[in-house]
Amino acid sequence: FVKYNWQDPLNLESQLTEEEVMVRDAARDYCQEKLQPRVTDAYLNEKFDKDIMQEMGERGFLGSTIDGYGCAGVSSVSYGLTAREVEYVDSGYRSAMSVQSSLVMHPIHAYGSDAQKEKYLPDLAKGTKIGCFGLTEPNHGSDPASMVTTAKKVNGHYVINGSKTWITNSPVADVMIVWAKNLDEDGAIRGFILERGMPGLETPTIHGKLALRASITGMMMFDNVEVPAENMLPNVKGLKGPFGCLNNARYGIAWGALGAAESCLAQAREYTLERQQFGRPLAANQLMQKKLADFNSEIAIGLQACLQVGRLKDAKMLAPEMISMVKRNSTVKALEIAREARDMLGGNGVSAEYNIIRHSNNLEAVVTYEGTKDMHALIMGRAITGIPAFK
Ligand code: TGC
Ligand code: FAD
Repeated sequence: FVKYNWQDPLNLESQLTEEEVMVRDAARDYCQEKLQPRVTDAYLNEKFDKDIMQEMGERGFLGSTIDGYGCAGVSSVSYGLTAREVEYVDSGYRSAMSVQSSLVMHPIHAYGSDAQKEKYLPDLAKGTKIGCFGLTEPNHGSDPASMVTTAKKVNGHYVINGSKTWITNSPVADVMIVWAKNLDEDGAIRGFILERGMPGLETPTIHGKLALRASITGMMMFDNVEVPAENMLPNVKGLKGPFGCLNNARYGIAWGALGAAESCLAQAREYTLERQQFGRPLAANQLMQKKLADFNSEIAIGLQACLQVGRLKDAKMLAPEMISMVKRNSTVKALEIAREARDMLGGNGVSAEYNIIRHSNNLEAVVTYEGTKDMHALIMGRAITGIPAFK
């Protein structure tokens, strides 16, 4: 037998390639050295530091699965491992990375023209330009098919009208992927690339979030915004465009949320080993040990599922419902772990100093965005029964 390693109970390490271990280690070093020291201040003061995007760009984290255009061209598992390291520090930082990589660079790469790829991808890969993705609207969140934002061609331009809300990075974004119904194609959903400075475009910040405070979120308002015709993404039509992007982002979140849970486990373990009550460490109590065993099991089993989905994704053997399964499982389990770990620290558990309550609050948003836990259950339910319960 080998000795049980609580930090890697099922020996995930042995299932990674040399390149994946290298990517993971580089991500861990950056996250622990550069992100961890600034996160509490960023969270408490609701500050998003744009420099982080360039730092991530320099290290190849942005659009990392894309080949060319200055991107690293690594496996989906490497992308997931990076998300896990970033979210070990904070879900808000992973949010910024996911949006840039999966929701902005991916659609340009997968659905864009050669000219769009050349124009936008290199700066997005470097992090010198920041992107955002506008799908959700004030009255249409879980049901994006009902969106009311429209595009219509007038004098060789598309004119966009409508609004989007809860958009990660919108107040600081230079490049914006906006999904709208094209009135010239019977309302088919199309993606458009907007740029800051276009007249009629506003991106106000949403203040007062009590989750993901190190990530900036805003609205997008379009009042007759004129977009050059060549800014429409030519190679996709319909909801499969945005959903194709969401597949990638949801997959990254599945890894990332377990990173946040691992941070909560490590903190709860350390605290309960040190903290004495009734003359012995809290960790000596059976109740505490059971909780730690539950956390360790859920995280290890959840990571195995993420790894398998990543391998299937790269082998082109993926069903989107697999991603719903792991996005839902990881975020729900991570939130349960964070809440329970918070309790194990007693009063200190509510202090920012111990990180856990920050993770717990963040995970309340992570379990909701990119499809709520119940919408993912319904996506799976449709595949199991053949009946779409949400229609
Ligand atoms: P439905 O009829 O199911 O599908 C319409 C078309 O899309 C295709 N499709 C997919 N294609 C690729 N990947 C997938 N996962 C796909 N799912 C569906 C489908 O084949 C069909 O294609 P076609 O050719 O036949 O037209 O559409 P529906 O309207 O019935 O969908 C229902 C439902 C519940 C599945 C969907 O609306 C849904 O997923 N809702 C959740 C909304 C959501 O996730 N929003 C996310 C917004 S972005 C965000 O939150 C970013 S947070 C970023 C951060 O900070 O990290
Ligand atoms: P609703 O759709 O109104 O849902 C409310 C509740 O009803 C949920 O519990 C839901 O599960 C449930 N529900 C809905 N329909 C059904 C049904 N048929 N059956 C049973 N239950 C149902 N969006 C973007 O486009 N881009 C972004 O970058 C982005 N970033 C975000 C960042 C943050 C911090 C947050 C909080 C959200 C972000 N979102 C973004 C939006 C996010 O994707 C939506 O909030 C999410 O999809 C849910 O939509 P909603 O908030 O309108 O909730």
